[in-house]
Amino acid sequence: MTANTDHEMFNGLVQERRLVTAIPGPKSQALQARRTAAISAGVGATLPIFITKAAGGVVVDVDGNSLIDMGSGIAVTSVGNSNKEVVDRVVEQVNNFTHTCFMVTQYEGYVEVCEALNRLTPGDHEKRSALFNTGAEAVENAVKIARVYTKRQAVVVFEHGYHGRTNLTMAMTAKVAPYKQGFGPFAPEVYRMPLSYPSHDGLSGAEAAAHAISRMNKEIGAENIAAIVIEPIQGEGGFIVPAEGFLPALVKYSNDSGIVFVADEVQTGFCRTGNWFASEHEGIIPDLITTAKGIAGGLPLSAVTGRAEIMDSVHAGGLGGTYGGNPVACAAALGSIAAMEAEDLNAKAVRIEEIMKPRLAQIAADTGVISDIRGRGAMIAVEIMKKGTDEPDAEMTNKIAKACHANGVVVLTAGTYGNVLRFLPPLVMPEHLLEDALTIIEQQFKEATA
Ligand code: PLZ
Repeated sequence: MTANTDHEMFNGLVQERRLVTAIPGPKSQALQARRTAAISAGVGATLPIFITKAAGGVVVDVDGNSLIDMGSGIAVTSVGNSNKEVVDRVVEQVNNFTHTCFMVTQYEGYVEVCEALNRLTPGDHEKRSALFNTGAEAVENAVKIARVYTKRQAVVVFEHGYHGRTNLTMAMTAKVAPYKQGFGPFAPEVYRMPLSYPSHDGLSGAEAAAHAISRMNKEIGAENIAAIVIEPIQGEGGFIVPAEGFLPALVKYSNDSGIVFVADEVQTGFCRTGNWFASEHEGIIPDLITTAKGIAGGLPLSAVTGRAEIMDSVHAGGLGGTYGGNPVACAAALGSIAAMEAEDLNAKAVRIEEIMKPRLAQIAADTGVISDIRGRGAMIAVEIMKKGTDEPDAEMTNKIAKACHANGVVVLTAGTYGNVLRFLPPLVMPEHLLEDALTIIEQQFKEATA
């Protein structure tokens, strides 16, 4: 496999955008009809197409269309879809055994993944990890652990935050529609604080943190707070990068007040932002860190990693679940981590940012509807406003996203106001493919704003 040539193949798939039917094609439309008849209407989908094969930076649908994947299944297939390291290890593991339940009879893969997490996460203090299945489950368990350790109950989260769809994590998630609408009552003792949102609030990191800390002291009381849970860069909230100094001030407040600081790196972790973890950018050392998504190249796996004294404060048997740390998912994680190290995917993420930001800046200059270009590494977004105003334009955002889809580029939207177009390409995406995706995105912006 040679890097970044036009002939590059991943798992037998040419890395190209190729449309042979309209999107969706006839076979996808037929499946869509079966889907509607068989699947709850509550389960959404960004594109009405069905995939049969995916590798590297492309997904191929049932009609033979090859689309450029600028979403990675929401920041999951960072090592590329059907990555060889992942596939080989998964196949080997599936042939050996598929499940024993780690809480019944144990296996080495679980140990190895935890060793890797303890080694790769920020800080050289002694750490422990525990494995689960989904990001939401990791966040829930981080809260459980923090509550046991501190013997306190309150959980602090932030505006625009996203932490999952289970009952506790719905309470922790900011946005009501679609995540929470009608699903209450929600878990108690969850308090939402103002975030640092530099392009909106104009505050320095220190000012925004002082504001949040003053409110925590007045409205909750530091001595009642078990955990502060925050995404170092908010994902679903619209790739909001807090002003420099905001996160370190919250970490200091946590350390000074006996609060467990939890970095939710479910979306930002595993090379996505050009570091193993986004916390590293400002050198913060979280007490606990939650991971999922990119950890296992597409298999469901999540983790809580953190200070040994916190992680070990839980009574034996207090943490677990039938499938947590499933051996096949662990094999996939070990393959993903091996690929990230061997291919230096942090450097690839940085390179993706270098390619994307100038081209997005050109689109902003040409169209006048982009108010902010932000993010880090291969986690980049643009915020879209009505021309000449600071009014979020969700309609335009959706129009551009749909036009990209129709032209063979999978892009995702995000943001509390639905006006953020976000890009999460696989880190292995060949540069010519990324450039092609950007050209399509540029054309759709121009047409939509003409
Ligand atoms: N924490 C920071 O980004 C998942 C949600 C997609 P799960 N984000 C994608 C959707 O609409 O459901 C996420 C996240 C952060 C937690 C989670 C939750 O991870 O694996 O989806 O449970």
